[in-house]
Amino acid sequence: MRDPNVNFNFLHKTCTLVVLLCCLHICVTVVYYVRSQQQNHQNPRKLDGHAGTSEAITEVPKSSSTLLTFNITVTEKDVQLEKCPDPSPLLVGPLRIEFSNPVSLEQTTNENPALQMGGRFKPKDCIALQKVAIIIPFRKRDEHLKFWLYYLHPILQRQQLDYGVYVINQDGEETFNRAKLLNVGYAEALKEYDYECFVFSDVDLIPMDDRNTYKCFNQPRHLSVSMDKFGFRLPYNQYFGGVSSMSKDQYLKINGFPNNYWGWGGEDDDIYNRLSSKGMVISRPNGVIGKCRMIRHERDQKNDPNPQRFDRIAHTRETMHTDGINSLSYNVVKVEKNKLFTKITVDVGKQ
Ligand code: UDH
Ligand code: NGS
Repeated sequence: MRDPNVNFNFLHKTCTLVVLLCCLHICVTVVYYVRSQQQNHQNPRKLDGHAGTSEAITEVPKSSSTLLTFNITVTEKDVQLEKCPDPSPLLVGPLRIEFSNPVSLEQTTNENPALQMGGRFKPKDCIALQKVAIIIPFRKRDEHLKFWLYYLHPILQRQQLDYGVYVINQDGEETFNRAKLLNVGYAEALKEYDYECFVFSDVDLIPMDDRNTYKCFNQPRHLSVSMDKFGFRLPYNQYFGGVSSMSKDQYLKINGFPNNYWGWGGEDDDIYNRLSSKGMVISRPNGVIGKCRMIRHERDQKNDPNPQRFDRIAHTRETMHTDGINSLSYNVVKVEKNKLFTKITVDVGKQ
């Protein structure tokens, strides 16, 4: 017969061992659970199922400063635009231009929502090839300006230019001075933005084809080459009036434009003489792309033909170094900005 105390002892030891093993199991489980919780807390994306491969997960930055770098990289990538293609893929070619129905500034503003204050625009999906200031000599031609803005803003936007429109308004009732106003436009536009190209446009000339890009070329450009009023041809080979463009370098090489042509005529011929004296040649679009319409009008007051013009253009080569952007003086009377243009009213003095 077995001793019952021996049986009890054996049972007691077995139970203690089982309890200890259970405790050990619980401890090991708790340790593993706590460690896995700590890992999840440090790297939550490891379990979120969106991170993709484990390599992707290891690239996720852990400190807050590297997280910031990550955000900046994404933003930079977003703004790193490519240059706009040349020519712009948005061009449509020939346009119907007519002046029988009046247009309002309000209508043009509503139809061009991408314009910024001052008549500024730049494409949002690519970097424009050129920064262009468009300079319009002006006095009392408000109806013409409305047509110009109505037609030109959509064209210039399709041309994907980074541009601004500057209307240089001659203050007072003295004789008109187109070329001096153009010099003022050059100087004032540059105070505002780092323009590299300048388009000088009469207010009454509208291109009939948007492939006639209002930008600069290797040589000074004459853009209004095929005007309806001249039967869609040049009136003479050296004609440089209406609409032209010049890079900053080209403009500075000729010391800008003359300041002393008061009244109608000759200042454009003087500019031509300046360019040719510096060995530059005129670049032009062909006669189809260069077609444009002029808004018909009567002769302006205080802009009678200048009787001195023939004498002046005979001496361009002698006068151009002392009369130009280096001798320009004027007073700004007022600067007004709206969505369609910047209007700078200037006192350019008198003859
Ligand atoms: N300009 C004004 N106001 C004026 C004079 C000129 O805004 O009082 C500007 C305007 O941008 C114009 C440009 O200067 O387009 C050139 O003016 P212009 O008189 O030299 O040339 P335009 O072709 O007229 O406008 C030429 C005379 C037309 C006489 C027509 C007679 N039927
Ligand atoms: C020339 C003028 C230019 C003028 C061009 C066209 O005779 O200034 O006619 O004029 N030159 C001289 O007078 C020396 S237009 O028909 O557009 O009025 O731009």
